[in-house]
Amino acid sequence: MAIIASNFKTNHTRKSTSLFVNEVNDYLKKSGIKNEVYVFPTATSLDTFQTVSNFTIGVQNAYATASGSFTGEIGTSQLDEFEIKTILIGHSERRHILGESQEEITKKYEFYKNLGYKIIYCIGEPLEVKNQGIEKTLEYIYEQFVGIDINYENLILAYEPVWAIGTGVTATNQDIKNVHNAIKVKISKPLLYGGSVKVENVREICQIQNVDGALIGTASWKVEDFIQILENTK
Ligand code: G2H
Repeated sequence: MAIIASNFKTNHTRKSTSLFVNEVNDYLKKSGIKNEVYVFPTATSLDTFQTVSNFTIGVQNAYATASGSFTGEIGTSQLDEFEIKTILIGHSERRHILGESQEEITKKYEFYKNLGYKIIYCIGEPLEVKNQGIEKTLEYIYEQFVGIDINYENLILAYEPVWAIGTGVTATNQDIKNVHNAIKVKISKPLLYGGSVKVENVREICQIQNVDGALIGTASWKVEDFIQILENTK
């Protein structure tokens, strides 16, 4: 049984989100597959579908607050309206494009942990670090755990090498194995792989030792592809 998550990033409208979610809902009801499934739409579309069963809707981001003066952000007062209890934290696009520091990420993690949220916590190294070898790669990744309570019961990890995200370049099975094996020795939490996972390679990736599932962006945005991904990993 794999954990499969779709991250919409800044894609889909309210209408297409509603169609996507309802179709996945219908598929999961009929197919009876046992995968643990998550969908992370944009925050503007969280009210566009009925209550879902057999899978979980989460948010891609929120601020470490209930409410307040944080222009452009949302907090738990807003998330509570949609009964959201699942959040992505530390995604590389937030770290590297939106400039979130490890300190901010740690604060966010602590805040949502204290509220009992399921957290998918993302880690991963940029290309210049990967090119320095596995020791440096692990060193870099372990830095991303500083201040993070790795014993938190509602924690899922996602290893997403920055150089493989949205680039079409998937890490090799050996790259994935090296990092996943090393992390699992230290942290016994579900560990997903993310970074250019596709319909064609998802089964093989999920069969690698110590890979518990996949966090998928680009290749999951067409609902028929996402359903095929679920079929390929059931
Ligand atoms: C990694 C992944 C989903 P993609 O960010 O989080 O995106 O599959 O497009 O590389």
